[in-house]
Amino acid sequence: MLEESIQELESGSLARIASATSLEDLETVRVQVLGRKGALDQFFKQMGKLAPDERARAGKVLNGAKQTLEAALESAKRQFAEAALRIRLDGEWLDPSIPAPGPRRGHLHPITHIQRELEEVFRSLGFAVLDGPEVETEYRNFDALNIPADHPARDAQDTFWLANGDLLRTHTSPVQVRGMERLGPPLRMIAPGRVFRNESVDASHEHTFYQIEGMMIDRGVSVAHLLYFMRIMLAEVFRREVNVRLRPGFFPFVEPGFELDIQCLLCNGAGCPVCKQSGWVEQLGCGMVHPNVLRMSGIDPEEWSGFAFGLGLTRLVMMRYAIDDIRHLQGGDLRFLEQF
Ligand code: FA5
Repeated sequence: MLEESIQELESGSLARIASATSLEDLETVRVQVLGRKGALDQFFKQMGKLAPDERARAGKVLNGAKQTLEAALESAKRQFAEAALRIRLDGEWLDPSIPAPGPRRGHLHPITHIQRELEEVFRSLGFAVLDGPEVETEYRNFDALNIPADHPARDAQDTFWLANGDLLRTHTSPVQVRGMERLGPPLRMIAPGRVFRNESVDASHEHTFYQIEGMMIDRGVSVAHLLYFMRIMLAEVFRREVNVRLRPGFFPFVEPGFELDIQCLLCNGAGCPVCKQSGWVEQLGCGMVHPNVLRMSGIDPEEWSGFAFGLGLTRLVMMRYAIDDIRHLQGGDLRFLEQF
């Protein structure tokens, strides 16, 4: 019987739709049942052979089956689409309340770290932290420091000259001059900063490096004061007591002038490759401010005396972290710098 066959097809197809596991399964059912030349189409074709009243009944059943199956396919398709959407949304899940990752955080350069530590120590000892320009006058870089144009000490600090006669400062010492001119005695100042020399670069020399300068002028200042402050500074940098010694050293702007050495921190004075077996490592230049320097900046050497010192911040960082090549520090290589 046609009607029974139709109902069988309908229930069989509904079962296939219910058990379909993908959109492709559904499409197969659609093509086989509802498509042109599909199972229902075959029934429609058979209708022509039926008697009119039978045809009307069978037609009703056939149309009913067609609608039911179309609706069932439609709803099954929707369910698959919704499930697919749910999976996609779960994958693309977004919580706008989570804080954004933000830019990558940098950190301070080891030279900046030591500079700030030293600024902190000296500030606590009553020193002002002064800044000076990197482009200096010849007068403040050399003449006012007792280094006239024909003085051989100029050769040791060859630098880059500007067309107008100014220069890139070769040391932070011109800030002493600025301090004396601007603030006068009594004076306690330090001046960290960048300096330049016309040098060929090697493991321990850069053409651009950092120094820190210090100066104290008061009544009755002596070498004992100088040593006291140097010990405090070096203990801070190396985080332990260090033994120091003074050797004569020549700088035209101090008299007497010294090279200050520290006892080698690696071998404690026994002798090792770092201190070249001497037990001591040269650390900084210092001395009592030369009367000519005081006088040139308008300070009476009969009334005032003072000490000054200057050390290489870059070399200090190398000592503290046992870095064997200065080029690591200023090469801008993040793989190196990120270790600090
Ligand atoms: C001076 O520059 C004096 N102005 C220091 C001074 C100040 C002495 C006050 C007395 C009183 P010197 O040329 O030695 O001195 O340099 C000081 C330090 O700078 C050195 O000990 C060293 O640590 C560092 N330095 C010098 N040249 C270079 C360079 N090419 N690269 C890296 N560090 C350097």
